[in-house]
Amino acid sequence: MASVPQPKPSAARQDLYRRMDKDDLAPLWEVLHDLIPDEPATPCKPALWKYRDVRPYLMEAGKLITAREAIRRVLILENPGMRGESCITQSLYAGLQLILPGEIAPSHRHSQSALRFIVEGSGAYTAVDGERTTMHPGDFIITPSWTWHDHGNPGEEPVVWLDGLDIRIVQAFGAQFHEPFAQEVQPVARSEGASAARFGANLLPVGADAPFGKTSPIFNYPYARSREALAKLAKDQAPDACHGWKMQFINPMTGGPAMPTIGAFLQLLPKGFGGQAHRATDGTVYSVVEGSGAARIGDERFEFEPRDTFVVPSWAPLRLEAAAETVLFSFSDRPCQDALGLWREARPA
Ligand code: GTQ
Repeated sequence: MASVPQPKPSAARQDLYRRMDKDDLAPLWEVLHDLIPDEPATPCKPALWKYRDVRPYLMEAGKLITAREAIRRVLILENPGMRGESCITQSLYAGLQLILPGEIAPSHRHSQSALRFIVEGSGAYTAVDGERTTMHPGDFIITPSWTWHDHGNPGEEPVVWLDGLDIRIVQAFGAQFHEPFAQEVQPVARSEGASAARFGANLLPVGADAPFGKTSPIFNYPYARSREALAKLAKDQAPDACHGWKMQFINPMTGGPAMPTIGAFLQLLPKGFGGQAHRATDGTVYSVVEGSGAARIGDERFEFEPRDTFVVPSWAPLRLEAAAETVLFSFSDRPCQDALGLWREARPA
């Protein structure tokens, strides 16, 4: 963090500080520059987690603790600049969650919102307020705030997904609530695909209220459809110099972001892409879906392959390179910053 070196306070000032400290008072002028820095100052560091390295730990955890006992068997991706704080950016939590065949992760609800981006395996489900959806790699799935949710794996293979939660945002407001469901597994009230039919076909039931408040009523955005949209987009228009072809997951009832606190995106980079530098105030988490390449973040370079996760801190310049045609999923706190008029971006010279 950039801080201007301050001369040591005089004895008289130190004496004043000591006395007023007992009365819970502190001098602003000693901390003003750190409180109001000239530009974003974050302890968050750029980092990349290779799935190849993480997966063995996750599978070992799978032998040592059940999903039932753990409630959620997750390895938290801790930002190396903020160890012990359970966060990947200054505002967001991320983790890799494993559910093995035959397991269930018990039902609960909380005021924190979650997204799931499926990284490996198919056949597990997540249930949201009475409806189950089957997971496939690349699916973007939402657990809206205060909805009952449990996960299960009736399939044959381990299923792993990237969790993104707004834990720190809700914590900053002191607005956390959590409640376990009376049973381990909530009853199924609707057939699979009911939400997709009601809200995901460019139609809305006449007179329908938003079932999840400010969050999208669609809770699974299947990869096959998103991928096809990107492929079509790429046929007809030139890629953005920084982002390639980048789309945001939206709430069909508002046209705005799918979640009120977390923005989620999918982007395609053509083979050989060498992106221009870009920076923005939303620290962003990326999950690599297809292809290979590198993320140049500031003066560091991280090579990536499918299933790797990397994080770009707020205001750090990012340049994306693609050795093969590449698809990246990403998420950030951009909707919060947009709502508050804080979000900024720049394309450094
Ligand atoms: O699946 O409900 O990674 O409650 C952290 C907290 C996942 C979940 C996490 C959670 C969940």
